[in-house]
Amino acid sequence: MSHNKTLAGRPVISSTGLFTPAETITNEELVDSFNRYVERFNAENADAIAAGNTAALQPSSVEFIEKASGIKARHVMAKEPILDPGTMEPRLPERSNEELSFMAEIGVKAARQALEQAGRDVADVDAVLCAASNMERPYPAMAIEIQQELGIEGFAFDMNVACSSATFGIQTAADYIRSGNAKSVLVVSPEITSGHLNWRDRDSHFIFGDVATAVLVEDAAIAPDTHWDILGTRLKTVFSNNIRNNFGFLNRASPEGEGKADKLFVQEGRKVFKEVVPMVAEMIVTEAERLGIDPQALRRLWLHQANAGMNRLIAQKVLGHEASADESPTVLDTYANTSSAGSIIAFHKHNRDLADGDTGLICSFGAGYSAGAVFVRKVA
Ligand code: CO8
Repeated sequence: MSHNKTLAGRPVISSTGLFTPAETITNEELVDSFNRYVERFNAENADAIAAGNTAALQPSSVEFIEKASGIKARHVMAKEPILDPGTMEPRLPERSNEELSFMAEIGVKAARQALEQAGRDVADVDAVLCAASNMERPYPAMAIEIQQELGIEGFAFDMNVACSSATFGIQTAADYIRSGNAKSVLVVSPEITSGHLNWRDRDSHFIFGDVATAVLVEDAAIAPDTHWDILGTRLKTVFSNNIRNNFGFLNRASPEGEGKADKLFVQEGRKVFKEVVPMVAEMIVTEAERLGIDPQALRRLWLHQANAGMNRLIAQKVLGHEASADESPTVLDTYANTSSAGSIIAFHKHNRDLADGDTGLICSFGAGYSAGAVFVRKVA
């Protein structure tokens, strides 16, 4: 195939891929492990607790988790050490530089599925973006390792916009297509969130799960017959401390802070809920109007999968009525929050039944704050 790099293109989503780790943790298993940790901690610190020097830890509850979040289970890369009250972290044995990194490994699995679904030869892919919340190392880029493993020429780089990484990646890829700089771009989102989740924190221990997704964004000129036209994209960021992770390369320069809870995911969940719902609903409606799309006529919303209540409210504001499961599908019940991958899992699993001409929205939101909207129309 000859790529004419001078011609501006029309971006479409040609295909998607999904890798789901085999192991799952149910809420019951998670709460049982957490509560054993709490009992052990309170017994070991009984004297300090009685003297008022240490606060007793409170148990978690399955009912709370399901009611507050809608999450029932999550997939993880390493179940046993996470559930061991003496460990409560994943354990992934260190790999040599000659072995594929964990993020690259699962990213490649999702990417291969997307390439296969589109019938795309790697020789025709121009770029790989690894768009995810956390990177396994600063360099070389995870994206370049994925590129190398897949045998893709061209260029690759990592990008991180927390939960909105995938939609920001899709717009970036779409802009390469629009400008004529690329015809085929893989946006890969390997999310090993279990590595940055504080499994000892009652407020958040239930929130996240591991997964990898891939989206193949291409010029309509080379796309398979069945694809999704990208009608428009909109990105938004507003600084907030309400979702934060202070892990970073300068931690060793401040040894007084090493090992503290802020070097893992922390959030003010209530504030996030209250502030992000109106911000996202407003962004969607405004952008739909700008594109000449009636938001109430959107056939399906593939929303970020963080909280079932948030999605209910956002869908209601956008569609003007309570959304059915068909209009706003949920995957967080079995995947939990998979950060940037969530809306892509929803799209991957729930798009085949739509008809030619149906219009929908992929939308993510989260830390930053950040939000990304991708309006798509099916061509079949
Ligand atoms: N079991 C039992 N009770 C609990 C538990 C628990 N596990 N946790 C809290 N409670 C109690 C609290 O103590 C509180 O009790 P009281 O009323 O007596 O003080 C009560 O339950 C209510 O607590 P909350 O107000 O915290 O509960 P909410 O109803 O607000 O629900 C949620 C908490 C589920 C966190 C909810 O606020 C929420 O989902 N908010 C939105 C969060 C969100 O979308 N965040 C997005 C962040 S993700 C992102 O951007 C990606 C970051 C990068 C990923 C990194 C990987 C790790």
